[in-house]
Amino acid sequence: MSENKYVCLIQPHTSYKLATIQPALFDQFDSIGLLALAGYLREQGYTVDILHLAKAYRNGYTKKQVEEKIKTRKPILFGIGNMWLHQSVGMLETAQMIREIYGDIPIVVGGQHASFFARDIVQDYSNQINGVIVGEGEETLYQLVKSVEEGGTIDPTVPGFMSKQKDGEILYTPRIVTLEMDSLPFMSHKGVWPEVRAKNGDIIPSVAAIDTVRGGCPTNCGHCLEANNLGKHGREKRAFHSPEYLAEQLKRYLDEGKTYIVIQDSFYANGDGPIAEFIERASKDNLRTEAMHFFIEPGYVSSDIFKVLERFPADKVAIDYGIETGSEKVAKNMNRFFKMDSIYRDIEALGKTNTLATAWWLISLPGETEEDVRLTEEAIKNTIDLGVFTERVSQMLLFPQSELYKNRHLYDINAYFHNYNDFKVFSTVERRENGIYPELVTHDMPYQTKEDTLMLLRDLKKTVRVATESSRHLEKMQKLGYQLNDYDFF
Ligand code: B12
Repeated sequence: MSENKYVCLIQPHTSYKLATIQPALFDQFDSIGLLALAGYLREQGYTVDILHLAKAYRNGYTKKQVEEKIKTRKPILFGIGNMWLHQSVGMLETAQMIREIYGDIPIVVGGQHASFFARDIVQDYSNQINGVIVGEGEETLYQLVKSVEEGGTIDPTVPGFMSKQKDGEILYTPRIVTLEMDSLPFMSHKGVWPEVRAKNGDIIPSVAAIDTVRGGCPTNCGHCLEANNLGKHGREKRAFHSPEYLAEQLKRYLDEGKTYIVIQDSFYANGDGPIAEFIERASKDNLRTEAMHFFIEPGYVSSDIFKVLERFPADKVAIDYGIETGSEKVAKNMNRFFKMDSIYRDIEALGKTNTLATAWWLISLPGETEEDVRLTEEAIKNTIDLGVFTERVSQMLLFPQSELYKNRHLYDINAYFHNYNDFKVFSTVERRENGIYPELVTHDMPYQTKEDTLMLLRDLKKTVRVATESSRHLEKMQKLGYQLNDYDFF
């Protein structure tokens, strides 16, 4: 393939400040969005590399070596991911580095976080980057690459691309995505640089996530970025991969040595049937993994599904159950209409399985008083007692795009973070063992001040520790790989 058919995609580090340090939010996994784009462009005849700079810097590569790597081959275009909020500073630093190396090669940015804050980015950083791809990126990126290849410059009228014109006007036509899910190429981690080999107990190189669904989640939870209206990313209707496709994707991951598999998206929202079918196929084809991780939200699947999930052919099955709060009132304020009775029915069924069963919890929620937090504390103790341990407890992050932010006056919420630049602080805060991050608290309420949030969080983390350490399920859970820590933060 000739050199001019080359496209370079980059997964940035968080910031030079934290290049060699673990940030508050995790940054080492490969972005499957970039894998999806690479697969799509390869199908159109391009050569694509993904440079994973968070991995490179953490594994001892210097800035000079990264520069040398970027200089080895001149691409048609650079795409930098800003999938996660803590990549923002790293994205800008990388764009700056590329501009200094190649003044004129177009740089586009994309990913979930970039899509949510596209206008802010284009408004403030159009001197460093050419624009932002909003939402699903396959067709938009392909058309942009083609426009550079054919005409020498980016065509700013490509739907799905947002850019700032010379007169300051922002140009953007939304793209309606109609790509059939099962027509998308399978993802592969081949071609991600640097290749890091697993060493003593490090599972990161073996982790791979499966994309099962695109488009918004059916529920409009007020605080969630995946909510129906926000999570669409160009798709008018939620679309799932078929169980056959998912089994084939899994097989391909296993063939390339990926043995810790994660399904973290809203696969559960399609109900019990497709999950059961996928598991049946995996069993029949003996697609055995070391670990298989499922994420389940209350209300979409029956309590019977946990027994089905347990049967996945893996050395360990992990099931992460997102309850978030023990207060029905607070749940309702978040547009989540569950009764704790039904939650406990699920928890009882889940706790009886031989799986690494965990739940996760949030505080600083709308209308949440200390009394509500104590209900969450009770629920934490009860679920641990029933064999469902706590994965994490952390403060809710209030994003300006969420329905809750828009309606924050209803709960007297005072928001501190309003734009892309405000969220850049996530790129520069390192992980702390105690999991307490005052500078990452995004809001307060008269009935739960910032100090209250931090104090209550400390309390809950202590409760988790005491309940876990004295639990009769501890030995079994440790055998399944449970590790108690205070720092996990979402
Ligand atoms: C699966 C998932 C994971 C998986 C796997 C992620 C992965 N390997 O990519 C795991 C469990 C590892 C994970 C981890 C985290 N996640 Co996550 N994750 C998701 C989830 C549920 C689905 C993502 C997915 O499958 N997408 C499918 C792929 C194909 O789509 P995509 O990634 O969006 O990519 C498309 C476009 O965005 C675009 N695009 C993407 N990248 C780029 C780059 C360029 C250059 C361009 C042009 C376009 C582009 O094109 C792609 C193809 O169409 C999303 C929510 C959601 N529904 O999207 C949260 C979500 C993205 N995660 C989130 C977070 C916070 C995290 C963590 C930081 C959590 C933590 N505390 O550690 C970590 C970070 C991990 C890391 N960097 O190492 C947040 C991000 C919020 C934000 N504003 O940053 C989300 C939105 C969840 C939420 N509701 O809050 N996650």
